Amino acid sequence: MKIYYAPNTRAVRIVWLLEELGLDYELERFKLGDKSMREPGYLAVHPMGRVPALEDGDVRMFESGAIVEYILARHGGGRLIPETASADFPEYLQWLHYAEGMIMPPVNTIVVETMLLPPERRNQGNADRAVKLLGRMLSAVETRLEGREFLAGDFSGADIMTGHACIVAARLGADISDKPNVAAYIERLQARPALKKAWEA
Ligand SMILES: N[C@@H](CCC(=O)N[C@@H](CS)C(=O)NCC(=O)O)C(=O)O
Repeated sequence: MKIYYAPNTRAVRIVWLLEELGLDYELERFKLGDKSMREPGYLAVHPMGRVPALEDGDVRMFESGAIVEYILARHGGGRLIPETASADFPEYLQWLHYAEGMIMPPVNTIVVETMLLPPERRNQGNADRAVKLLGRMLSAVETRLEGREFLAGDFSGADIMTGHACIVAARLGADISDKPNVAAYIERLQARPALKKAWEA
């Protein structure tokens, strides 16, 4: 399997998953902002020129959540995913998709309004609203984690997706001082050797 990767991006999710599963992979490395990410060769792999993307034989995919689902279905051997008939399974699907559906949109706004736009085009109102919204999105995770170590039974692909989104949100300054479950969850995830390897990949 080949992963198109850049440090400190959502591509970490895929390397984290592959490390948890002990699967072999090779990395095609970029740095965010590399011009080569917008060249026709790479646009044929990812139409937006983003990471992560995956090549597995004839299969080419982009979208981190879909890649996580694909790897678990084809190569996971039943690991890191609850039994379909279990009560954890619908929770697993919900929390796997919560990352890109609910947490990352305000994260994206914060990145755009505080880092990517030149100072004269930044809008503090947009940034403030996104921070507030992000707090609400993380509150749902806080509630879900009450009395639980992970989002859907044992550690699963849902924790890779939404756990990574929580870590990124906290790094960007989301206030989790009133969210002890999220704070402990982030520490629990960061202690996993597979995630440590993925950050260093
Ligand atoms: N929803 C996509 C988002 C992909 C995405 O936006 N990736 C960012 C890095 S985290 C990227 O490649 N940005 C580079 C750019 O916009 O030039 C996914 O989950 O894979």
